[in-house]
Amino acid sequence: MIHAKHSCILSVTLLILFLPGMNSVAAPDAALLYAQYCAECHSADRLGAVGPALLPQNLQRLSKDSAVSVIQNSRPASQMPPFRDILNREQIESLVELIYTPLEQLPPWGMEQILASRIVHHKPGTLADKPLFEADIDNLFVVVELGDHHATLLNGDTFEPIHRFATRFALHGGPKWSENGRYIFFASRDGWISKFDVFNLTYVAEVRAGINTRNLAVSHDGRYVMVANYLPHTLTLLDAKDLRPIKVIEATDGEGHSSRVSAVYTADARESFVVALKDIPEVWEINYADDPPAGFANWVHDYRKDSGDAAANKQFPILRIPVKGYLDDFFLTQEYDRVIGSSRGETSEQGETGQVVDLDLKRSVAKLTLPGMPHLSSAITWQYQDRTVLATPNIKKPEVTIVDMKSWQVIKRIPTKGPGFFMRSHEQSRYAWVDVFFGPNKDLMHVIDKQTLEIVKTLNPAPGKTSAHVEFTKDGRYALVSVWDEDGALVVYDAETLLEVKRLPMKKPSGKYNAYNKLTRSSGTSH
Ligand code: DHE
Repeated sequence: MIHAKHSCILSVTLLILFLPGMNSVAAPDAALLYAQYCAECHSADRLGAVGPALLPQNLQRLSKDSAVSVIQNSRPASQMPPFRDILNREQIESLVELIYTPLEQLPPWGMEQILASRIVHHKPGTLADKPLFEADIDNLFVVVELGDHHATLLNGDTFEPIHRFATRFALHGGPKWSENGRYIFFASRDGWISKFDVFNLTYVAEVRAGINTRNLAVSHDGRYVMVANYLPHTLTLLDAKDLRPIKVIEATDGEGHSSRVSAVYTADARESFVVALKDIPEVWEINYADDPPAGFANWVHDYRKDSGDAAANKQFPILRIPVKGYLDDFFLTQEYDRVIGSSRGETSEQGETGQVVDLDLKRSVAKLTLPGMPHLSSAITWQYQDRTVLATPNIKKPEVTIVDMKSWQVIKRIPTKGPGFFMRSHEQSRYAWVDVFFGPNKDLMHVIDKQTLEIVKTLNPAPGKTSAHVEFTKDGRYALVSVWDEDGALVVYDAETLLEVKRLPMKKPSGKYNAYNKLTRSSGTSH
């Protein structure tokens, strides 16, 4: 909502009260109210401007009652004023109805709009190639603070913050490190992609790649960024140098059906992006090599080539792999040869919501019995006895599920104190950590012994406050936990003794991401 000047608000209020047909008994005209009070910051088309987009797809995680409260009272660290003295309850409710109503027609968000949104803060090659600060770049963390839409760059040796900076509204998914820790790429739910120069502690470029975005992936060679969108049904390929859009790839099956894109990841060794689709039963592999392997030739997808620059002439061929059902969430194996995916809406009687898709065989090769809602994008793997196991938390069931990655059988269900969101470990640690994100025990954090598959300790970093999302230091000696609260904290634990060593106050810290663990694709963390 807006930051209109008070005099303006008063006159607009009077105008509304005395408009024909607008008195205390007439139903409020939400469109008019929106135009007067909200459009300035959220844009007339509701796609967002300085304020976030106000479309049902972008508001999915906010209940209507909470939306009423946000308009009445504003929210912490927001520039939006409270409207409780300006608009009455009925007017506010009419606005809420309006913003939860889908647009009759979604405005186009293609190459033209994406190009026009791009902001270049610093051209490539204009900033220093040495860090402005002293620290082991490999052991840096970036911590996302959702409470006031900031991020903190943290020294992973001293646990001292190096720099705190504003981010776009509502970041989601893991920010991605690239070029040995020089850059970080962020994605916001409203589609903003931001490139941050760690050495110079500044953003270098930003672009709005979609209207409602899931996540982004950066190619292992640091050349390309691929963005997965729910709105519109597209993938946006960007030049990682300066975030110039190269291609907008429509997520269609060629037979008139289009799809939201569930997520995209990089498969380093294949020089590919791997993509899951939410409304078309296919997994896509999009190759970014200069000489794509022969197998891709027959699969070139008919996407638009409309940026007109040299990179657009390069082929980014797409292999379309049919799968059983729609994949909402997935995990890529360390070898990048298999996708472990799950379909949230489709629980068979046997609870087979998961499947294994072989990227070389180009087909689904196994089913997985994963009831509830496994959170596979947060799954991890490790060596257990003579095999590799995959462990996934579950957003709907109080368990961690351990799967043998050869037979694809569930070998253990570890009961937890509630459903969890994130799971983490490190090659050097004997423990795996999982949060209890949901329910009355949301303040607990379980520590699992990776060889006995038993919970050996349950921590309570801040009683009554959600504790979530762990990430290890480069050497695996320390584990950092979020106290996920407006008045929250980052708690550093000794990963061996499981004792607290430091606590830093933070504003609803969500994820934290260690440069080395991410860049080396540690099996204990998400990629
Ligand atoms: Fe996430 C990562 C999907 C809700 C916080 N989340 C991801 C990824 C996917 C995903 C596919 C991996 C992307 C990546 O890292 O590149 N998330 C979903 C959903 O489908 C779901 C359940 C519903 C939705 O609203 O989209 C969902 N996620 C949430 C939240 O409600 C969370 C807790 C708060 C928020 O920020 O919205 C949340 N998701 C996160 C975080 C990551 C993430 C912090 C990065 C995890 C990591 O360590 O890599």
